[in-house]
Amino acid sequence: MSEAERKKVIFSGIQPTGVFTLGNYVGAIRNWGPLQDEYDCIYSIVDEHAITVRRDPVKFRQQTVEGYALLLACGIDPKKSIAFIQSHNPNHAQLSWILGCVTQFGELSRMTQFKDKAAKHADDINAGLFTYPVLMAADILTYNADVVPIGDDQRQHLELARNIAVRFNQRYGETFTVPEAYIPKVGARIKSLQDPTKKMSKSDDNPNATIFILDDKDTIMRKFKRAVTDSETEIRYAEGKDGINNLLTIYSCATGKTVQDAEKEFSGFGYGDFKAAVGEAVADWLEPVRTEYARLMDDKAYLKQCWTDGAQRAFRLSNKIYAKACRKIGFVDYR
Ligand code: ATP
Ligand code: LTN
Repeated sequence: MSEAERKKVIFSGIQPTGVFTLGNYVGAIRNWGPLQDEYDCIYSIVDEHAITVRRDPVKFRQQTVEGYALLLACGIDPKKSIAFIQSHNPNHAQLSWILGCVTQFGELSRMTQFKDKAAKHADDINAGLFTYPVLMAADILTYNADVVPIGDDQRQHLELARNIAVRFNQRYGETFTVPEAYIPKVGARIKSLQDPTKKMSKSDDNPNATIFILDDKDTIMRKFKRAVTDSETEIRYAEGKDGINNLLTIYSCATGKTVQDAEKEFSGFGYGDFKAAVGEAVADWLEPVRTEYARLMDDKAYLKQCWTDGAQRAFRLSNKIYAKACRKIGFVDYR
């Protein structure tokens, strides 16, 4: 197949650390489904990344199954894409070791996610937390992915993955594709509803800060009603109006309208009515995901069949590239 005929490859992953948030959905996953026709897509529940923070094994196993079901409920079709669980393909961790040997301690020390998580989990700053971005590079490079859809917070990790690929290629000869980030223009960093200077996160301690994509309508309405805004009255996108900016962004993503159109639509409205309209729009938007999730969780045999098939396809595909990296680096062949 010529280079022009080959579909470009997409890889992305999400950690099974709880129900996905509106931030995960807007910044990343809602884009994954529509990319399936144009690209060869590989999507993973990255359970190996998740153990960099200590977890209860029983809950973690359950969350991984739920995460996989959520992925499909968000529109990932396991026939069109490869949808699998990271730990089912050993090539990620294996390649990660090799890539770690072309990554500098100084580079990893500069990663802001490491600094944030190290501060948050000061009693468990383990080596996995430190080398987390190397495993992420391995996820991407072991499929020679061209494009990686992510939210804005992962920009630095993707930049590191690119540097690792370039360095490996320079040292050992052309092996890895240098991946590009795909970051949405609107919604790349959805903010917490309680502190709109911080990103909305799965692991926020304040339950009102985060919309989870399985929240029911009443919960969604209540959380938006309590969203922190400012002491003005005008609904417009402007510097210093982080809360309103965040709500306008969310409304725009949920309805497909531009932020400018949303400003016009709500001109003269009070914050209370605006928040209720955002809540309605988000609840309607997420409803099909909730319904599909419930259906899938009722059919565990189907889910298992999908992730088993996904693991086999992922393994086969990544083997070629992993074997090439081993050859280039000088490991003795045995196959
Ligand atoms: P945690 O809070 O457990 O660290 P997380 O919510 O950041 O997790 P991840 O699994 O690390 O979730 O991220 C999955 C994807 O969602 C990534 O591509 C990430 O960039 C994106 N993402 C996460 N939070 C947001 C957000 N607030 N706005 C936009 N995109 C986001
Ligand atoms: N580190 C990412 C999740 C992740 C990922 C990946 C994203 C792991 N491996 C590969 C894109 C490509 C996060 O925390 N959001």
